[in-house]
Amino acid sequence: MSARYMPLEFTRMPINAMRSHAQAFHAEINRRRTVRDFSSEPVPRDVIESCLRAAGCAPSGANQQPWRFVAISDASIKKTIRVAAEAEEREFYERRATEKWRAALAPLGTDASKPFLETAPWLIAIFYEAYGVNANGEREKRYYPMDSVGIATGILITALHHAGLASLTHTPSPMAFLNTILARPDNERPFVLLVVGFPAPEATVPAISRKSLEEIAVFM
Ligand code: IYR
Repeated sequence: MSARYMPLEFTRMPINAMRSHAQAFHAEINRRRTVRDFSSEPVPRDVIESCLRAAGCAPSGANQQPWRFVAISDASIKKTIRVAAEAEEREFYERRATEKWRAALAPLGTDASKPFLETAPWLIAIFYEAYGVNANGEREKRYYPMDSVGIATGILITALHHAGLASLTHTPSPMAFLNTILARPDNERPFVLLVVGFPAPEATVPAISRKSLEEIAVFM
């Protein structure tokens, strides 16, 4: 199949508008914090759908769009996920984590208890396709699937924040229980479990700071 092209829709902004858009976006995304205290207040499904459509606009290797989002609001599925995640997390905190890893997590104050998996109105389990399966049931190579899904996840987190929602990137490890509970096929591998909702009114976050531009970027 040879490439087909169409005109690009692109709006050129005056430089000063670019500047103010860039600054305003930074100010807005700088208010994003990973939240662990969620309110049980419901979030309309259509808001989640719009954010998922935004995530689906991410670039991907060979445009294979190797992501799959499973959005869960069902209380009994959330409970099943909580039970399985907490079992893995107890293993992690009590045995698997190295001393160094425990020390690195200490400023975050996290532990094996994950009540937010039931409290938050939505869990979004994000999978990447390790390989595709075509109509004949044959395996198809995927290019940069984890990287692509990582980019889509970043857009999703940004879209949720932009829509006035809080999220938590939760990575119980290993996460294979998500395939079992959510009945996903073997070619789909769990990438991250996003917890989504409103922060609890009394929510607090770790007092940590962002690296400066000088620490994260080099110009030459
Ligand atoms: N998955 C565990 C541990 C954990 C690991 C990292 I790296 C974090 O940034 C935070 C937590 C948990 O969710 O508690």
